[in-house]
This record gives sequence, structure tokens and C-alpha cells, in this order.
Amino acid sequence: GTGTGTGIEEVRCTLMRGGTSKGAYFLAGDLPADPAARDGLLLRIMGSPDPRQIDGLGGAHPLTSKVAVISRSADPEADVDYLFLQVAVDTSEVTDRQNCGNILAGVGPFAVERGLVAAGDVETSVRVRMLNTGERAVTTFPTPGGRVAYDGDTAISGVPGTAAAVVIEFPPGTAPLLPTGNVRDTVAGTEVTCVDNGMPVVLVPAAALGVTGYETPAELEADAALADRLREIRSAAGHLMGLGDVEGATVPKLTLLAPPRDGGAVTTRTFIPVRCHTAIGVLGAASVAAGLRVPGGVGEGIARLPDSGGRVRVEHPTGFLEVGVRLDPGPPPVVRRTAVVRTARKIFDGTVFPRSAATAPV
Ligand code: NQM
Repeated sequence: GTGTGTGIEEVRCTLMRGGTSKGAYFLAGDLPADPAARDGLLLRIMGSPDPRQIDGLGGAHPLTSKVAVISRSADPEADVDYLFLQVAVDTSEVTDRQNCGNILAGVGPFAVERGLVAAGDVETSVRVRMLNTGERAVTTFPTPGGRVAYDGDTAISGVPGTAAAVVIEFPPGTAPLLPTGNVRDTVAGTEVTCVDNGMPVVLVPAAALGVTGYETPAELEADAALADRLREIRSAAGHLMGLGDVEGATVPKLTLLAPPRDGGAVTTRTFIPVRCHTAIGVLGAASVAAGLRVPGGVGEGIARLPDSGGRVRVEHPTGFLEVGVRLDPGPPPVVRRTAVVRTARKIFDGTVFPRSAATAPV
């Protein structure tokens, strides 16, 4: 059981890589229904708060301290409901205020593995309702003979080797693409474009912050003056984007833009929001790609975009992520379709034994 009483708690859990992230996947019914009890349990499962997460499953980085909670959907338009939870590493925060498109890549395979969705004989499409945002996705992956195939020949940047492709398509969202209503805003003295195509992101020309945008994540994280600027920009942009006080929140993300170097459309360095992403999030990249396609945004003069309809290759510290994005320029600009290719892999399935509430730090 998952009660907080005495005795050893144990919870069925599947550890999966989804895209360039890694997370613990659970059936909603295996976790406490009460969000506070659920979050407390997840902190103990992941080993937070602790910079090394030494006593839990977490990998000591936001990209490996992620949770997916999945259930059959009551919505006739969806097969499953997916709730993403970001478990902080060195604080006791668990937040549902952001979605995650990388962990989304594992949701369909998990749903088949755990019997929530019947597999097709060749491939399976799973319609996902994403509870964090209310938006939808359809993911399609190979299921030869009715079983999920994880092996394949698709390589994605940031993951060694190859694996089976998980194709993710996002239908048009319901939230406005430009949350401030403007193509550009000046926040904390810096011109930015605030955009939300599934993830709230603030686009900032790297040069405006005195960096090239080609630095490594470690170099950027070591730059205290940059961190101060980013905090100011994020705080002001958060209010303008209608997100309120974002101190302590994981959104909006900040993406620094520089001209492409490897044949792509743009180079990016993304802060999520304190650590610098070693790649870029899926929905983060979807927002960057859509933001670059908006006429008049801060990416103009920096990005080199393919013709409309062409996939936008977003370069990042460990390669690139290609986003298919079709946009009506407006005003207001409206995204008609967004698509990405990811891979996912089942790493471990079994029982997790969280440390006890009595001995856990707070
Ligand atoms: O933007 C990290 C990740 C993400 C989010 C983050 C993501 C997305 O790479 O859809 O995938 O931005 O916190 O897992």
C-alpha cells in the first residue's frame, strides 16, 4: 500500500527514458489520490530534497527527476490522461505547473505495457490528454505482434545509439501563442519574445546578455551575472505572461538565441529555469520553433528559417531537435500543427521502496 502509516511502503513503478529525460512512471491508482500525500511520497521515492538524491530514484538533475502519472481517460477523445510532475532535486517542491514533452514519449508505451490501451499488430497510436495544460497529443510507436518494440534505428541528439521512433503530434492548442499579446516586449531592459506553444518560453537574443550562445551549459551556469539577468527577465516576463509570481516556479523557461552553426535554424541554450538544459525540451523546442516563425519576433536576424512547412532544426548543446510546425502568421498568429520525433525506452519495472516519512528530511 501507499499509506503513510507504519510499515514498509512499496509502490509499483516503471522507470523509463522519455526522449532526453528519465522518469518514474506510475498508474494513478497506485499513488495516493490526495495531491499533498502523493507529492510527499514522490519526494521520498526520488530522494529529494538532496543535491545527490542519494536515497532515491532521482538522478540529481531536473531532467532525471521527473514523474508521469497515467490513467485511463474518461474523455471519449482520449485514451489516457497524463499528469507530469517535476520533482525538485534539492528542495521539497513537486510541481504540476509545467508539462513535459520528453516524458510524454514514454506515456504510450507505458499505457500499452500496463494494459490501459490495446496494442495494434504493427503500430499503436495513443491519444493523450495532458492534464497539466489541458492540451492533447497523439503518439505513435511500433508494436509488432502486439508488443511494444523499443529497438529501432532512430537516433535523437542527447541519447546514445538508436531506438524505435515515437512520433508525437500536437493538434492546435487552445492557449494563445503570444501570451502577452505582443510579438516583442521589453522586460528588465531587454527585448524578448514571449511564446507558448505548449511550454511558456521567453526568447532572448544571447548577444543582448553579453554571451555568444555557444557556451557550454556548465560555462553558462557558472556565470553569476548572467544568472542575475535571467532571474530579472524571467520574473518580469512571468507577470506579463499572466503566470503571476514565478519565483520558485519552473516556468517560464528562458531560451537564448544565436545564429545556427550546424546547418540548423537557430542555436539555443535553455534555462529550465536555473539549470541549463543539456539539450532542449520537446515543448520548449515547439515554442521556440513557433516563436521564430512569428513575423517580427526577436529571432529575426538571428534564425535562418526553412520555407514555411519545412521542419525547424533547433540546435542545442548536444545536437538538434527538429520540430514540424505549421503556423498561420495572423495577427494573431495561430499554430495549426506541431510534430516531433522522439524515442523512449523501458529501463526497469518493479517495486520502489521509498524511505519512510519518519526519517525523511523536510
Ligand atoms: O519542454 C525540461 C525536458 C524538459 C521539458 C524542462 C520538455 C518539454 O527536456 O516538453 O520535455 O524544460 O524542464 O524533459
